Amino acid sequence: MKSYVYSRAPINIALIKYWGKKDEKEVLPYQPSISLSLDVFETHTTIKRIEGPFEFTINGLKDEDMAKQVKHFLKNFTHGNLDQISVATTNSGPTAAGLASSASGYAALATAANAFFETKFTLSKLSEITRKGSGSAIRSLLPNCVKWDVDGLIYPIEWSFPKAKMGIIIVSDKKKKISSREAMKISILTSPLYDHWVKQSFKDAKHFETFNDKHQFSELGELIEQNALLMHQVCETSSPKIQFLTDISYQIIHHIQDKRKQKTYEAYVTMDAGPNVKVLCLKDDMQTIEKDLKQLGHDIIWSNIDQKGAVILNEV
Ligand code: 2P0
Repeated sequence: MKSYVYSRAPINIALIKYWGKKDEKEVLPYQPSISLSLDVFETHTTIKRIEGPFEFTINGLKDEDMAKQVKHFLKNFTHGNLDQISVATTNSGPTAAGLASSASGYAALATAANAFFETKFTLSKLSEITRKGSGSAIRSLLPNCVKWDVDGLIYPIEWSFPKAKMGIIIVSDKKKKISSREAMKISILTSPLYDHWVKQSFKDAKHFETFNDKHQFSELGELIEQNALLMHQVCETSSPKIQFLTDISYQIIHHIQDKRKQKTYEAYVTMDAGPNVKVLCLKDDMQTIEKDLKQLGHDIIWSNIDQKGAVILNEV
């Protein structure tokens, strides 16, 4: 066992979404998903030996519920007592607001634990453990563009748009009302669109790879926007209705679609389990988009595609 390990992991935003588990226990998804790791928000996690009982802090504060989850997760790395260990994690973005903080969180924790307990798990074993913390966290283990396939494993995709940028428009940074885990269970059981969604996801993942290989940005943009909107239709046709997008989210979405039709700029939207809207565009359009959204009353936070993935920054 080491005495100190410090790791980091990026958030990731799915362009082809994961929404449903065909195996709850193993966290195997019903559909392939594809994401971009982003370097704008990240999680930094320290595990170290201390005198005294197990300690966990997030952004400097104790959180008993999360402490229990973290302790449970660490059992994947050690059968030993977890006393005299402290885990401190900091998110540089809002926690649990649909901005993938649990993804970067579990990827950073799994990476740190693998080094701290000297388990030396391979990427596929580490993936298996990480996705049990949070499904989407598996994609934050790798940089750049990542496919999480229905076999439960991750595969790097060579992203072919070096000029692509993602922007995040924060509609609200409040904690979400329902967890994704609960929400997707409800969708599987009640949405009349669920079967269609699964079939469409397979087609979308295939088309994504084709458009990426052929450098067809506009086709890829339309595809990812439709994929996100269908996921939200699945949520909104669930019973009880799962409403992540607010009127403001829809106002932003429609505005960006209109500007695209008018050829003012070319941006495509994607939204996750929260009201925030993310845009995919090319560098040349950034300034115009930013100015336009400012007039609408919204700021945009730009991100590059992450090139590091989940890594150890320091260890003793
Ligand atoms: C995704 N989301 O592909 C989709 C799109 C939200 C919308 O993965 O139950 O926190 O831990 O596997 O990964 C969020 O769900 O859920 C998510 P669990 P997770 O990014």
